[in-house]
Order: sequence, then structure tokens, then C-alpha cells
Amino acid sequence: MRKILLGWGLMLTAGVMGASVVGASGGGGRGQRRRGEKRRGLHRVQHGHCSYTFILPEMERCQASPVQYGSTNMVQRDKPPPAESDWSAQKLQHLETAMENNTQWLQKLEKYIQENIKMEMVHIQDHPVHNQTATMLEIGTNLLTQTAEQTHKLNVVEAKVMNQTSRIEIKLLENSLSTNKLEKELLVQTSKITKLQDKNSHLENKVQVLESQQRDELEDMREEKNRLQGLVRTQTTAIEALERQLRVASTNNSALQRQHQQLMESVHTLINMVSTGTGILLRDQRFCDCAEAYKAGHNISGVYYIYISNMTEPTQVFCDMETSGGGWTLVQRRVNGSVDFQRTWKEYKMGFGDPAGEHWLGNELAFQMTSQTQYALRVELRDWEGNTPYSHYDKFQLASEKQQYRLFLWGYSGTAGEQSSLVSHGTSFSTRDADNDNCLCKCALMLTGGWWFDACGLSNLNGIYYTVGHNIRKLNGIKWHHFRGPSYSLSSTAMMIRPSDF
Ligand SMILES: *[C@@H]1O[C@H](CO)[C@@H](O)[C@H](O)[C@H]1NC(C)=O
Ligand SMILES: *[C@@H]1O[C@H](CO)[C@@H](O)[C@H](O)[C@H]1NC(C)=O
Ligand SMILES: *[C@@H]1O[C@H](CO)[C@@H](O)[C@H](O)[C@H]1NC(C)=O
Ligand SMILES: *[C@@H]1O[C@H](CO)[C@@H](O)[C@H](O)[C@H]1NC(C)=O
Ligand SMILES: *[C@@H]1O[C@H](CO)[C@@H](O)[C@H](O)[C@H]1NC(C)=O
Ligand SMILES: *[C@@H]1O[C@H](CO)[C@@H](O)[C@H](O)[C@H]1NC(C)=O
Ligand SMILES: *[C@@H]1O[C@H](CO)[C@@H](O)[C@H](O)[C@H]1NC(C)=O
Ligand SMILES: [Ca+2]
Repeated sequence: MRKILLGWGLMLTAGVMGASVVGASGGGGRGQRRRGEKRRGLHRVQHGHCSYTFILPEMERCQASPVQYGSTNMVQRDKPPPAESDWSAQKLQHLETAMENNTQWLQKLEKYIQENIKMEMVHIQDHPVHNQTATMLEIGTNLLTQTAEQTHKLNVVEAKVMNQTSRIEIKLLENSLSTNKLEKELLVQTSKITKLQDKNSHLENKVQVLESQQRDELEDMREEKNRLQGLVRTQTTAIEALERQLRVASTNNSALQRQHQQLMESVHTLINMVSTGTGILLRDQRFCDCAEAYKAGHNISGVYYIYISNMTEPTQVFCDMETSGGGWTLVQRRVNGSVDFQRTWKEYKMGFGDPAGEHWLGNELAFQMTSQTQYALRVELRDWEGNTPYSHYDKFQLASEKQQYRLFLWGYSGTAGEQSSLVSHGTSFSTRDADNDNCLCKCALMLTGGWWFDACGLSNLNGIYYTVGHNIRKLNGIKWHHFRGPSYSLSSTAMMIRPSDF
């Protein structure tokens, strides 16, 4: 038996034995030529007294591929790089087909060898062993060459698969590393989340507390609101009531305004009347007599307010602003008998009648006036025939009440008689209740009125007013002896004074 070692661990054992092929005949031989059988890689050919044993390269390396493929599958289960695994599967399939092809090829070879052997068996006796051996060697060499090529291919494929697998493993490792990292991060995140959850629960508690507080406050506020609404309602009703009152008041006010307007209108008319000489002068102008008023520019006759002497209240007097230059303050006037001149001492003292009509200014006021400065007296007369003479006295003065308002006159002139009808010096004033005359009788009772009666005298301008037709032969009428005699009663008289130096 010879042993020939060929490259790639192929060993050819040739033994000179009986020519028989072991395991190469029958269906069983076919079944033995599966992958498991190939692992052994032994093929023995018995040819006569020679036996040929072919030892094919170890198939474990080739077999490693399916194992590796299995591990690849395991990897694939976790993290498959699909393209690469597909590639591996294709490679493996290719490998399998190649093996199949190989097997077929080997089967063909076997068949060929068997046929060859049968033919050899015919001429076996004729041919020397060398010839057979050479043929067999040739066949074996061919077979070995082909097998070696196949093995080389398988090795290349295996290396590729290994490369692939290692790459996949590296990737797997990387993946697991990143997974670890991710797990760590996850842990950190989880701890953070738990912390946050703790905080959240704390905050929730706080929020709940706040909410409850707010609810309480809201309740309070609602109560307050209700209270305020009630207040607003009551106030609204109050306001409405006030508005009603205001409306009434405003209507009242407008009524008052109308009254005010009317009053203003009447005031204006009064002012106009004053400016035309028939009204009453306003009180804000202080004159001590009509002469002052005249000098202040008032040249229209009428009733004026004057402040006599030290009196604080004004007195209404009639001012004659026309007669003989004006500025006259009337002391007495008779016009139509509308005022009764049968009066007492006190009445003659204080004055009576209407300044705009018949009146007596009053002895006290006349005394006060003539005390402050020297006055002149003018007596204006009118008879029923329309004659209007006058008597003028340059100086006129009254004594005080203590001296019975005694009369003093100087400087007579005028048209009502060549002589004065008044006694010039020191005649006292008498009334029916104050007999100060120079008569044993009571002149005031006989001649009526109040006057400076002497022994009853030549004049009495305060006698009884007799109307026209009844004015003749009346001893107690309005008498001015040197004008119309002792028994003629005049139709109108006026006594007026103004400062002598006017
Ligand atoms: C198998 O053999 C046939 C011919 O015998 C060939 O066409 C085919 O490509 C072979 N397959 C492989 C994978 O080598
Ligand atoms: C081998 O045998 C064949 C015939 O089968 C013959 O033709 C050939 O010459 C032989 N070779 C040698 C070297 O003897
Ligand atoms: C895998 O193959 C590539 C080429 O396809 C090569 O560059 C690489 O070095 C190989 N890796 C290993 C581990 O053999
Ligand atoms: C003002 O209104 C009251 C009622 O509130 C009424 O009695 C009075 O007469 C009114 N006065 C005027 C001037 O309208
Ligand atoms: C009264 O005075 C005014 C000026 O104030 C004057 O125009 C008018 O003539 C005077 N009237 C008399 C009667 O003197
Ligand atoms: C005014 O003056 C007189 C004296 O001239 C005096 O007796 C009298 O009391 C005074 N009256 C007033 C109100 O001052
Ligand atoms: C008398 O005269 C005055 C003023 O002139 C007047 O106001 C009054 O009405 C008259 N009276 C009579 C009864 O005529
Ligand atoms: Ca007497």
C-alpha cells in the first residue's frame, strides 16, 4: 500500500488488494454520500489486489459555515442588519448549490470510475499494475485538484461570512453600548421624573390649599357682593327718590326763576321809573337832603331816600327838583285832602302821610335838618283860581322838642303877600293835645291841625281841607292871610327847605 500526500491535507492511500469498491455500490452508498458522510472524506476503491483510498480535505471548515450561519441567525433575532444577513443567506445558498454540484460531480466521477473499473476488470489480467495505477493517479489528481479549488472557494466564503459576522458582532457591541448609555440616561431621566413627580405632588398640595383658600375667598366675595348688591339696590331706590325730589325741586326752581325774572323785571321798571322822576331812589346813595341829591345829578322831582343828621335809617322825602332851581326837601304838602291833618303832638313830631302825596315830614326831622346847617324856607301856594304865589324866608330854623319846636324866620320875600303871614320869632308849635300858643284859648282846637299859632295868628296850612265851592268863609280851613284873606281855604300848599347857600 502506498500513501501519497497531496496539498491541502489530501492523502491518497493505495493498497494492493483485491479490486473491490467498498460502499460504492447499491442505494446505501448514495445515502452515505451526504454531508455527514463527506465529513470523513474517505473514498476507498478496491481494484483487484489494490485498494485506493481518497482522503478529501477536512470538511469541518466548510461545515463551520452553517454553524456560523446559525449564530448569525441568533444575532439576526436581536438586531438584524437585513441586507447583510440576506447576503449571507445567499452566499450560503450558493455554497450549498456548489456543494450539490460538487456532489453531483463526484457521483459522476464515481460512475465514471466504476465504469472504468468494469472495463479494467475485463482487461485486468492483460494490463500491468502500473498502467492501472497511472490511470487511477491521473483520475485522483484531477479529483484532488477540483476538490482543492472547491475548498479554496469555501474558505473564501467562510472568511467572508466570518468578516460579516464579526462586523455584525461589532455593531451589536456598539448597539449594546449605546443601549447601555440609553439605559443610564433612562435611569437618570426616571430619577428626574420621580423628582419632578414629587415636586408635582407638593405643588398639587399647595395648589389644593390655594384652591380651597380661593374658594373660601370666593364665597366671602360672593357674600360681600350680595351685600353690596343689596346696598346698591337701596341706594338706587334712594337715588330715585332723590331724583324725584330733584325734579320737583327743579320745577320749583324754575318757578322761582320765573318769580326772580318777574322781580328783576319789576326792579328794572322801578329803576326806569326813578330815572323818569316818579320812583324811589335806591338806598345805596347817601344824601342828607334833596339839595345834595340834586347836586349829585338828580334833577327829577320825586320821592328820595335821605339820611338826616346822625340817623342810621334813611327817610323817604319828596324832592322838588324844579321849583326855583330845585333841591327842595318838602316839609309839608296839601293837594286834595286825602290825608287827615287832625293829629296829636306825637304824630306831628314823628310825621305822617305819604311823601308822594299829602304829608307832614315831622317836627323832629325838621329840627334835626335845620340843626346841621342853615336852611331857607319856601312856601308854595295855590288857590282855587289857579294862582300860585310863594313866600320865601332866607333863614328857617326849628328849636328842639323841649322848646316846643319853636320857629325862627329871617329874610322874608315872595309873591304871597307883602308881609309874612307867619310870625317871625319864637312861636311855639301847638297841637290839639299841646297848647303852646299865646292865646287864652286853644288855637289848635279852634283852627284845627298843628301849627305855630300865636294868638291864633295869620296862617294855618294844616287846617281842614275844603274842596272847591266850600272853601269860602272857613276860619278853620287852609289859610294864608296875606294871600287870600282870613277865611279862604286854599287848594294846595307846599312847605319846602333847602340850604341857604344852595
Ligand atoms: C453546477 O453545475 C452546472 C453544470 O453542471 C453549472 O451550470 C452550474 O453553474 C453549477 N453551479 C454552481 C453553483 O457552481
Ligand atoms: C496500458 O494498457 C493499454 C491497453 O489497455 C495499452 O494500450 C498501453 O500501452 C499500456 N501502457 C503501458 C505503459 O503499458
Ligand atoms: C472584511 O472585509 C473587508 C473587505 O470586504 C475588509 O476591508 C476588512 O478588513 C475585513 N474585516 C475583517 C475583520 O477581516
Ligand atoms: C315746591 O314743591 C312743594 C312740594 O314738594 C310744593 O308744596 C310747593 O308749593 C312748591 N313750590 C313752588 C314755588 O312751586
Ligand atoms: C337833568 O339832567 C340831565 C343830565 O343829567 C339833563 O340832560 C337834563 O336837561 C336836566 N333836566 C333839567 C330839567 O335840568
Ligand atoms: C343824634 O344827635 C343828637 C345830637 O345832635 C343826639 O342827641 C342824638 O342822641 C343822636 N342820635 C343818635 C341815634 O345818635
Ligand atoms: C291825592 O293826591 C295824591 C297825589 O297826587 C294821590 O296819590 C291821591 O290818590 C289823591 N287822592 C284823592 C282822594 O284824590
Ligand atoms: Ca293857648
